[in-house]
Amino acid sequence: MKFVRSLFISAALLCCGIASASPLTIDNAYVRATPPHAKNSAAFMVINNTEVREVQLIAVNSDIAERVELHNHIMQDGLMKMREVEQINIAPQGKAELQPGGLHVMFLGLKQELREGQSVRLSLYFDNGEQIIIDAPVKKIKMHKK
Ligand SMILES: [Cu+2]
Repeated sequence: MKFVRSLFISAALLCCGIASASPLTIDNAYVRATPPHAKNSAAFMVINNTEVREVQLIAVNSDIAERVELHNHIMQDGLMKMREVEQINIAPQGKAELQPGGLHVMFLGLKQELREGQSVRLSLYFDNGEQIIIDAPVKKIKMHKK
C-alpha cells in the first residue's frame, strides 16, 4: 500500500509541475515616454500563447495612472480613433501584437511623468486565471498622426 501511495504522490507532483508552466509569454513590452504634465500614455507588447485554445487579456493594472484600459484603433469617417475593447484575444498557438496605431494598453490620468530609462510595473490578467507581472521600460516613440 505504501508503494501505491508514493506512486500516487509523485504522479500528482508531476501533474502540477506541468500545469504551472505558463502558456503565455510577453515580449518587447514598453511604455511610451511622455512630456511633463501629459495626461495619457500607452503600453505596447507582444503576447505569445502556446496553449491550444484562445486566451484573452481581460484587464491590466498599474499604479501610474487613474485608469488603465484596453484600446484599439479604428478608422471612422477617414480618421483613426481609439476605442475601448473588452478584451484582447490571443489565438491558439498564436500571438497578439500591441503596437502604435493598433491595439494598446491605455493609461488615462497619469499620476507621474514617464521618462525614458524608467520602468513601469504592469499586472496583466487573463481569462484562464493567469496573472503576469512585468516591468516595462519607458521609451520615446514618434507618434505619426494621420
Ligand atoms: Cu488608447
